[in-house]
Amino acid sequence: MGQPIKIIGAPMDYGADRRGVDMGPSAIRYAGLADGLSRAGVDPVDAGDLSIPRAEERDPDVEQPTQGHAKFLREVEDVCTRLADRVEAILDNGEFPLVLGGDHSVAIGSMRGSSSDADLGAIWFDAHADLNTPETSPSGNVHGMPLAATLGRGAFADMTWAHAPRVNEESIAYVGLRSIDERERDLLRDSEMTAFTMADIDERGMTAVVENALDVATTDTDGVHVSLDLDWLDPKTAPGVGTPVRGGVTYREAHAALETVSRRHERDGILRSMDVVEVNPILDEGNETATLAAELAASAFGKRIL
Ligand code: EXY
Ligand code: MN
Ligand code: MN
Ligand code: MN
Repeated sequence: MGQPIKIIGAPMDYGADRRGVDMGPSAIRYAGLADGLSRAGVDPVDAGDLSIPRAEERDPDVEQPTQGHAKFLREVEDVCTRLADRVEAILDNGEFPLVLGGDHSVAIGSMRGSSSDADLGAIWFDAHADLNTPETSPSGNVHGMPLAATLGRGAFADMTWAHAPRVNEESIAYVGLRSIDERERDLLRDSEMTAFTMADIDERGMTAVVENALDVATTDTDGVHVSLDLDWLDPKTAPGVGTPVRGGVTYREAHAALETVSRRHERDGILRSMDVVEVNPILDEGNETATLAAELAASAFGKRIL
């Protein structure tokens, strides 16, 4: 057994339009996350969930940034600040933080905590670019903004709880992108981030694409954050997500991707933190999306067929 894996649940749905992702951590645990990790040969320790008030008790629109719109921003700030502290403390203790979302805005806290003592690269397994700012967002949903927040774009520039100065856009790689808003596309084109779309996976195969993404995320960094949004997969394979986009990665491609990450980690010790987000049990069929989330985490930590 190597470094212990500390599981921390962030059952929040403030950043998403649909209720239900707050049940993600329970569903992923119920699907056998800890057993799967143990069978992969690592040592999981469950640290429980952050305590998060229900969205119904809150007003989505108080204290908005001066420009644009970001719903429940004050609540997201509270959760992400506490999550960042927990992630940093877990790392300081020599353990590996595995964060269970929750909607994708939890990644703001994971990355801020993981980069507090390190230059951090990131791999973004997602259908979406998550690069909207409050000014460009068509929905006002913060789960479409975590990368803009981490990079301190737009209204996030002055938000020290969100902006993680030790995450540089040159060290971020998307894998599996297929849904980008118009203004988000301009932001992405004008950035130094690397974007591998579904078309790149079709042409080159998943393993080659992920190897390349790992090269990007490990160049001039101290470690890599893996952010796994379950809507990265095709909705036929992962129906339990709030923002499905057809034409996603297959079951086998997903495992190949996380196995590629795991092989590089075994060789070079590159992984620093991970989050698994956007599982919505209300929309799921027989907990299969949560089960897949648990399986993919096990693949990332070394589960092999033989
Ligand atoms: N781009 C859209 C928006 O900003 O509203 C949709 C974002 C969905 C984000 C999902 C979780 O990755
Ligand atoms: Mn520290
Ligand atoms: Mn996302
Ligand atoms: Mn997504």
